Amino acid sequence: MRDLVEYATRDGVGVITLNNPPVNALGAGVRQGVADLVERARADGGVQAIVLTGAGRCFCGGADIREFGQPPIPPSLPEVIDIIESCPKPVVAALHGVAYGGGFELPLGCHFRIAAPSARVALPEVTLGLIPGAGGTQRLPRLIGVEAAVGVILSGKPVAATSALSMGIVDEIVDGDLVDAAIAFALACADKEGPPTRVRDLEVAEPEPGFFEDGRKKIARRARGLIAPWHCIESIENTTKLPFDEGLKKERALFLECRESEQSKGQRHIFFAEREAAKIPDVPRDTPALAIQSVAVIGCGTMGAGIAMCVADAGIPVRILETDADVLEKGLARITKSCEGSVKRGRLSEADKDACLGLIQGVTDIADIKDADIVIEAVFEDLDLKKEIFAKLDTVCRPGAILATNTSTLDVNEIAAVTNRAEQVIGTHFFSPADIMRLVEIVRGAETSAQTIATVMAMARRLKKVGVLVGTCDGFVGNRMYHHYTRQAHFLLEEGALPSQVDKVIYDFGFAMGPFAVGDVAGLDVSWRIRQRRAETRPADERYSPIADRLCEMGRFGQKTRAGWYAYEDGSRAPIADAVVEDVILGVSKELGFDRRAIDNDEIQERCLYTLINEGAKILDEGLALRSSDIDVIWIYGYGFPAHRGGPMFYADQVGLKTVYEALCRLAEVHGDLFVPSPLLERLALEAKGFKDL
Ligand code: 3H9
Repeated sequence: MRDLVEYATRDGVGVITLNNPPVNALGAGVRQGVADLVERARADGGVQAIVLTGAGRCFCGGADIREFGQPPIPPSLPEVIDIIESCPKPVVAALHGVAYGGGFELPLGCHFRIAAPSARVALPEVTLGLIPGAGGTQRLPRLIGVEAAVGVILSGKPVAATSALSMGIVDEIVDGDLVDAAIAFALACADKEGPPTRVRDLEVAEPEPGFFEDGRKKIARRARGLIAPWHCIESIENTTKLPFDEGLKKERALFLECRESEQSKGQRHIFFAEREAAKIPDVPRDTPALAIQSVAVIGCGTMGAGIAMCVADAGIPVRILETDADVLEKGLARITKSCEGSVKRGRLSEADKDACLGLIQGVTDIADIKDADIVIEAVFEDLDLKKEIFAKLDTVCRPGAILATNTSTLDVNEIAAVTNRAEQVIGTHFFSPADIMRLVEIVRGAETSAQTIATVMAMARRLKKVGVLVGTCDGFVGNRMYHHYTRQAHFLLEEGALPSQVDKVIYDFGFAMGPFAVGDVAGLDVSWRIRQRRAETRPADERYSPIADRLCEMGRFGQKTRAGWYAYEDGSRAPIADAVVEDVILGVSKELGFDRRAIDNDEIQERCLYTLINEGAKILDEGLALRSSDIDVIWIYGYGFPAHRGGPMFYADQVGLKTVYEALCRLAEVHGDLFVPSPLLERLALEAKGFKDL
């Protein structure tokens, strides 16, 4: 069996190498291996110093997250780090690639740290609903000061080698062979008098008065409802109040509390779900993807411009086709303005902005995009228009080029059918604003080839997006579910609620905004057009709320007209409840014969979320999503479902499918068919299973 940790002696230095691919996670075997080998090197009279390094692509990705929730196996990571720190021989960590979480706490327990230029350190525990639990909150403030440590721990963001050097996290950056350099460094340390300095013994400098109070105010603003950031700051503050060992004990208790919380379970679920989404059973990892060296985007509206920006940002040349020269000019000007805004906000450097804009070229003749490796059409959501464009593209574009449609609802098969290359036609549903939102639903048509899917999934990764493969149906996965969720919200208005009440319930659940506030941001005319298109096929006996249509007929399209579900003052995005809207709602209730009643918040939450979950179950049953966790990823990255709830399907499992099922049955008795549980949900509930068991 391969050793998870390897050992060799060179020039009187014990070299301990983590060797647990892919990321040297610190599972039980690795922890035991490190502890044993440090003891062995300590006891060996021929060894003067120790080097700790990682094999493969990185030093270490941290604790093995898959072990959380399992019975603990000793030694714990804090115990291993204690063995390292108390070793009388100098221990030098040699870092390359990532050193994250426990994989950074381990070097913090070493006496010295040297790094390759590629190294990045981080304590990303907070993004998993955790706090660093192996001394990170106690050692980092001692090493770099409380203020800097709060920045690193609460952001969870990586610190590059050069910054790590200037912050005092690493002692040296070395070019050339890292282990050779670490051995030379360790021998020089061994020559020094006295025991090596331990980070635990460093003094903590008091921060500015009010520092922690300000930090807590920021958490209240930015991390609403989350436990981990509060525990992080409490634990860091303990460094200014408690001796090291006591602070460490408290840190452990806070870490365990987080680890067992539903919030961390949800966030850990999303970590794995995001990676799982990349795995497609009939498109194996070794499916050869086509090289994408040039992209064309059709349409320079909001979506087209956003997509072009993220393509260019990934370093790929992109041509935007817009047949009307004026529209093109305006679109390109918007792109320039948006990039300049990113520079102002510190998101983009001046040089990166220039590089990005340099890769974008506007064209007005379709012949100018004939050589593109992939064309992403992003015109108005109109099937006939899209078909016309695809028929033209098929004749103009080189054979083998992929033709993608950025649609949020339309049938990819119908679009593919007008071409002679249906296997190279695919849907790419970007979310608005496309340069910011991380989700892309990748829509597979009946004939889309494995190679086309592999290519577009790889392109999404290159654009730093999370691509999730879905099947073709009206609205695909996300919008189909969203439709059911908002429809329920509208019915609640007819029966007695007001937009502000519904929005508050959803906001309190953890979404950034409720459905009505979202509608006002997105523009009510967009969904109005979709409803008009669907009107012909809508069954006559289906319940339909006319409130949104009435608002649109009054020209209330949301924030852009300063009036929608709410009113908006000039220059402000703060929604204000509007008596005009209330009149419309009350009028519709009367027309439809509803006797308005007080609706409690639990009913609002149940009706909005359980219909969403029920539709998700139907989608799974129809095979339109590969797995329930893909639906969770779609909702977290595309619709702002609170990450600490793990997505709608994970949330349903946490609540218990039996509870969801019984509530739906109860609602179906009162409100009819809309709530009838899907056969899949019913089966799982009756078998006492969850979506996770599928
Ligand atoms: C912690 O350390 C707690 C301590 O404070 C206290 C302890 C007492 N565990 O992302 P990739 C898997 S909490 C288990 O595609 P990349 C991953 O699932 C931890 N598995 O590669 C995937 O598996 P598969 C703090 C892990 O190169 C494979 O490795 N650490 C772990 O794009 C490749 O991953 C973090 O939060 C793990 N820790 O990125 C870091 N990490 O192939 C979490 C990865 O079966 N990890 N896997 O799908 C990352 O940020 C990225 O994975 C990393 C590599 C940057 C390391």
